[in-house]
Amino acid sequence: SDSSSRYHCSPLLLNVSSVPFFTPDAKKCSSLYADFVEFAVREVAESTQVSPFPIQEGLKEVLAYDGKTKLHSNAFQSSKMRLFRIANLDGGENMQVLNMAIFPNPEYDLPIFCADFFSTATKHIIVLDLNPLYDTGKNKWYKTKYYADLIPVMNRYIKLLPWGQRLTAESLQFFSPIVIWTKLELRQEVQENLFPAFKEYLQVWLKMMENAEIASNSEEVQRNQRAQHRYLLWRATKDPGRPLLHRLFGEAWCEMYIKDFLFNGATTLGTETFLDYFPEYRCADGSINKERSIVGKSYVKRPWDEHGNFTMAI
Ligand code: BLA
Repeated sequence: SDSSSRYHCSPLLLNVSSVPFFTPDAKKCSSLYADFVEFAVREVAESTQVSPFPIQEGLKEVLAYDGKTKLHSNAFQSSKMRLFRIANLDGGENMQVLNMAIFPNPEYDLPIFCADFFSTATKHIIVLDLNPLYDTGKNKWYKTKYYADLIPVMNRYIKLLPWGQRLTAESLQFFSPIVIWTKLELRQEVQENLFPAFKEYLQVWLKMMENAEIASNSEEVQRNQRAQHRYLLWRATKDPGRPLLHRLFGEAWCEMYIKDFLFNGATTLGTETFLDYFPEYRCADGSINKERSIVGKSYVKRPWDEHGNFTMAI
């Protein structure tokens, strides 16, 4: 496509008031995930002193090239939260996306709250987790510290939110034993089964945050920061939403949005590159393998048992 016209239309460069279909009253159209966003913002604000995370005013609501899909973005911070950010894509009946994450301040080894919901009219691809900062298979102390008490909570929800079949095998190192990975067919299931799980997982995370103790030395802070940087580079480089965001908003704008907003910190929390952390993705010419996965898709069943023990060989 013609790059000059792409830049001309680049949403970031537009003054909000010049976007033709900008509607300041976003509440009027109730998206599938509007209640989730409202709950989360209220719940977080009630549990800690938040302030806005500085983002350009023009980023808060952006209209896609199709003239109807809207991307709502918002972000906050607090003493223990480096970044609480919400991206909500409203494409009407055919597409709804909620991508919410809370990244702790690196002075805390807290998990990363992760809600990643992609919905079309007929299917809902759901990841809900408190993503571990440290792989729980290799770091038993971390698993015990944050997840041991939550196994019964997970067991309650996975009855109605069963394992969503095969997934990119590499993702598993970023998932916890309490991850909810599911595919649903009905909006009703999203509202009745997923929404309560979302609420409880957020509340559990906020409780963890209240109780979190600050790292006792700078090595610990550096270690937490490096773990978060590695996570951010994984997601910023391999996000399954990238092709869709490219189509809707153009490549240049999408790359900015992924790097500076969705996975803010990917270029600032460390100097390592994606290939430093994930050398198996290096191509012969030194570039990053474009495939999302080297291993392929696997895990047809939940790889943890009802006690949260990993039961499958990698
Ligand atoms: C699919 N999203 C998926 C899948 C996972 C995730 C596991 C299933 C496909 C797969 O196995 O990879 C989510 N993967 C994650 C998360 C982590 C991870 C949260 O590794 C954390 C470490 N997704 C988005 C956004 C959009 C989006 C913003 O985050 C859209 C704008 C869409 N996700 C999306 C789509 C699919 C998907 C379209 C299905 C396409 C596919 O399977 O590649």
